[in-house]
Amino acid sequence: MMKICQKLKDWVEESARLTKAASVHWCTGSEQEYQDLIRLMLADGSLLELNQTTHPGCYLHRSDPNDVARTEHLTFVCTEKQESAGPNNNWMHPSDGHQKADALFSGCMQGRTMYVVPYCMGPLDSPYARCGVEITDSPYVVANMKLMTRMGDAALEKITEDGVFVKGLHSTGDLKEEHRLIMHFPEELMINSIGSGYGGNALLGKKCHALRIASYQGLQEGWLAEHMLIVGIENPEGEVRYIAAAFPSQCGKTNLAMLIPPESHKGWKVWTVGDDIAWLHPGKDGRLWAINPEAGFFGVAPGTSRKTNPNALNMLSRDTIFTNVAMTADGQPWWEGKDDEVPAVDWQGRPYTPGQGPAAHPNSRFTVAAHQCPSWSREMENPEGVPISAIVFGGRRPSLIPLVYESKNWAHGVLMGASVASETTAAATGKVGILRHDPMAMKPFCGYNFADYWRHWLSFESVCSELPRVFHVNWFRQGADGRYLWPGFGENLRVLRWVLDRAEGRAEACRSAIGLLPAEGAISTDGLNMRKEDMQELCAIDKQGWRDEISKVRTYLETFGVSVPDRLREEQDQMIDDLG
Ligand code: OXD
Ligand code: MN
Repeated sequence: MMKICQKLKDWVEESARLTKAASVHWCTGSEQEYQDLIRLMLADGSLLELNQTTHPGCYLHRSDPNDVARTEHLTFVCTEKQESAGPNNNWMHPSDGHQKADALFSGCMQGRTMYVVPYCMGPLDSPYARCGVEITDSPYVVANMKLMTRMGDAALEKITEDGVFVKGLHSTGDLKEEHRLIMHFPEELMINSIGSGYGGNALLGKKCHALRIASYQGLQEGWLAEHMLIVGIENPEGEVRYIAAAFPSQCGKTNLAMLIPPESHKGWKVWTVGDDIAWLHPGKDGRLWAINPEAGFFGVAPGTSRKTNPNALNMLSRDTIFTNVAMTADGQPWWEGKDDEVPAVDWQGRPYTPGQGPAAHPNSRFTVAAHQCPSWSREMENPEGVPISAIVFGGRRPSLIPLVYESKNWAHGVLMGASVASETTAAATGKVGILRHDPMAMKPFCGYNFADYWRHWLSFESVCSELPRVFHVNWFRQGADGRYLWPGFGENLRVLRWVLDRAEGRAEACRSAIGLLPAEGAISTDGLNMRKEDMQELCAIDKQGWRDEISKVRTYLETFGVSVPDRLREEQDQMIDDLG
């Protein structure tokens, strides 16, 4: 066995003592190890084999019915001072947090194997990569971490060299909600998660490390950890430009990252660099660069089809772990929106009866290695990442918010991000379809006070000489009759072309109080069969509606108190003035 840093050895020993684990398994990340884990889970019933002819290497996991989404009310940021965590987080003092967590972890792995999972977020040779070690008693978590991160010996070697890593202790515990806690200790680079086996709560490399802890590290070190996809758009001349885009959960990030250019865009290509998380850092050339810290996708299954995301459907036909999807009579995975088949059993394994609720859980997922995606970009492995030409924010907004508009300047772009609001979805427990503020789509994920976060965003103006342009899009606008006004999916490329043309100073825009809107005809609707009035409605400004919107955002921002940067208030005042 290779040399292991003392700090890691000590923590593993201490965790084994606390949890009373029966044995300790250091994960190497080998293919053999993965296959052994799959066999183990097939034997104990925690995995079911799917049809190996149509879906080789694909398996189904059914989670506990009360453990199917992130539980934000049980998620805490534990910092010495409450104001460091801010009103955007549930807070606990670290000593209380440790006491509560230790009580729950005490003896929780009796009779079970404790897996030690070293992982690296970002390409192993990237100066921007950060490592972590997850200790878990869940083989399902280990198998998922193998697909989602660079996991095993190479990461352990890097940890031993650097001596720095995020410690993540996880146990599925007894799965009772009253014994569930997802705790973050950013000042100690530590995560404690117990009582849930669900992705965002249990695959600690993802939301817990790569967003909550990393956002805090980014504040200390001068970079940003964001809930953003990264997509490369190649024009027929072969030039590729990159966009980073933030949308709340289940607003189509994965679909956008894997978009297939429509018939009307011959010669265009789209490259997937990331579908959920981007780490942004100022480059030596004055531009902002991004890496995707993940190595796989943990995507929402429902709605994924040949029409909405053929690339995803393609990559899901082999070597994928599905969670909480339904199954057809011949053992193929199925979810709402996939095709016209009628499944035989639902996500809980019960015979499926149409009309008795969804067959697949609305937050059912697939876990798959990124390189299986047909649009996978080689740049995902580039240690420097990719230069970002445009940042795009968006939300699920049935009214008011135009199809696309551009910010007037960086600070206005930061305000645009801070103003993101969206209808809630099934990705988190709670009511679906309620409009909630979700600044930069980071409400559940920013590991520190939003007021400090916005100030940090603003500071990039003095660090980068060539910042990306900032935009806001809304694919979800509905007409008075409830119809979606924009076709969405592949056709979103028309909007992204305008975004990139603007970033290059080419496309036409009209100034308005809220920002720059596409000039008439600047976004082509050729071949879309759209009514002219629909496009006009998509780009129109309802002045009273906007005054109300700004006032709601202002009230929300003020809940963060005096430390909200004045620069954001000034941008709001300017918009109100301009609205007249
Ligand atoms: C996710 C989420 O799982 O945002 O990506 O909830
Ligand atoms: Mn996400």
